[in-house]
Amino acid sequence: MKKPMRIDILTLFPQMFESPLNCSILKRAQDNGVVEIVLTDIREFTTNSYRKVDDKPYGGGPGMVMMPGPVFDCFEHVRKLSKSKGRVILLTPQGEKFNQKKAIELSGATRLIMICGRYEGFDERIRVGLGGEQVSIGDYVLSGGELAAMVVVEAVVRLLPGVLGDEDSASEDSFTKGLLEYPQYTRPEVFRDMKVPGVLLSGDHERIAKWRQQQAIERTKKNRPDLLQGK
Ligand code: 6GU
Repeated sequence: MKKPMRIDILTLFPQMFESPLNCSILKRAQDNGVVEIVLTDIREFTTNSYRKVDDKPYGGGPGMVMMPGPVFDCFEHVRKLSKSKGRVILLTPQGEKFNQKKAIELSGATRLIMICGRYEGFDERIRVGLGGEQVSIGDYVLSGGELAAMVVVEAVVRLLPGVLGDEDSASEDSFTKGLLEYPQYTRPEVFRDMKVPGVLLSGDHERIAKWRQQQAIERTKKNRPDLLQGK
């Protein structure tokens, strides 16, 4: 059997990951040996008696900055836990915006080492010293990289072979084809006076495919015209 992808997550709040990683597809993927997800608490790598991980910014200004020492020590410890060096990912709103293309790219890695920032940011030497790719999940500010890391993990793990059945294969996903998805219906045929479009009951596969394509285009035009740029 193929070796599981290993995902290391370095965080000050490992508890935040407990339910998301232990439900549904992420749980099944771990149980089935497709992925191994290991959480490491950065605070375990503090050397001062207060277990302090942040400090005031040089030059003044609001907020606190994550100190480099504990993050470097944690990273160096974690890196040695497995032979594969892995791709290093810093979760920060300063990063490159995450998308389906990036998820597909990361799903080809044998190991990911994800570092969650907290507070106002990382000491710049964490970025410079650890290298790695900076990833953001969108243009808004979260208090830390933890939720962003979960978003990336979920988007990547569902693409790994054997996680989704053939039924819900990822190749049909929105964005993979560059369009939003067409409307879907299931039983009942009429619900609170709202009918399933007749074409879907026609049994005419060609007409159905055409209708779905039109609907996908219409929806994309309305909600995400940016996706149609250059098409
Ligand atoms: Cl990766 N971190 C934080 N703190 N905020 C974000 C983000 C990451 N991506 C979008 N907003």
